[in-house]
Amino acid sequence: MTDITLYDYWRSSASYRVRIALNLKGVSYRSVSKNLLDGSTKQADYIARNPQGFVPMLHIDGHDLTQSLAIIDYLDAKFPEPPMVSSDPLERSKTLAQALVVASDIHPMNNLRMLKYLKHEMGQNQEAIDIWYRHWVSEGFKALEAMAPDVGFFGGDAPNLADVCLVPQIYNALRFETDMAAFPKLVRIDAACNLLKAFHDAAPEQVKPAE
Ligand SMILES: N[C@@H](CCC(=O)N[C@@H](CS)C(=O)NCC(=O)O)C(=O)O
Repeated sequence: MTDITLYDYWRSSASYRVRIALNLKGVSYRSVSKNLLDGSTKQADYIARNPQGFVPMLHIDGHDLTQSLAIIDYLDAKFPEPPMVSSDPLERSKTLAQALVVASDIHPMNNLRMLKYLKHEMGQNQEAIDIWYRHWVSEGFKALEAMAPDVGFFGGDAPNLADVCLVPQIYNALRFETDMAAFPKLVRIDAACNLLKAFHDAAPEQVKPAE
């Protein structure tokens, strides 16, 4: 059996994307938890393998893969069913655009290192940080809502890469008490995804290590 290990953190939304993709494809893997709060991703042995010191990292086929979308792209090439991105060039471009609204434009503004920087280096209080968080997530969701289908998943009858990126970002947004009333299609898609075992089993509360 292939030795596949996911280095992740239960609350990391980028890791959550990879867990969903692995589950959708029915790929079994071992999980190694890297606690983002205790600096374990910044230790020399981990940095030697993953110079950014982030999660997720997937060890597969003897290699350490980083960046959640690049990892999912590898999984899609190696385990084609179900596809995360269509082979049709136009559909592929649309799906990548939707996924990148989350992965390139929303998440980088709101991840832990950004929020920690605002607090410690920029001297912002929690109220200001929450306003920052909700502003950027709402901006992104406004655009994504306009791109979302009226029925079904972003992927149509089955979830695709855009759905895989959406669900962790909504989980995160709800943690920061973002008002989702203006995004009914995104809320509907999130609810439909979470009914699926692959999404349910990847959720932070399902994978949280015992204290
Ligand atoms: N673009 C990267 C983002 C990875 C990322 O930001 N991971 C966060 C957790 S969601 C992390 O490891 N943060 C640790 C840190 O900022 O030091 C991806 O998609 O994999």
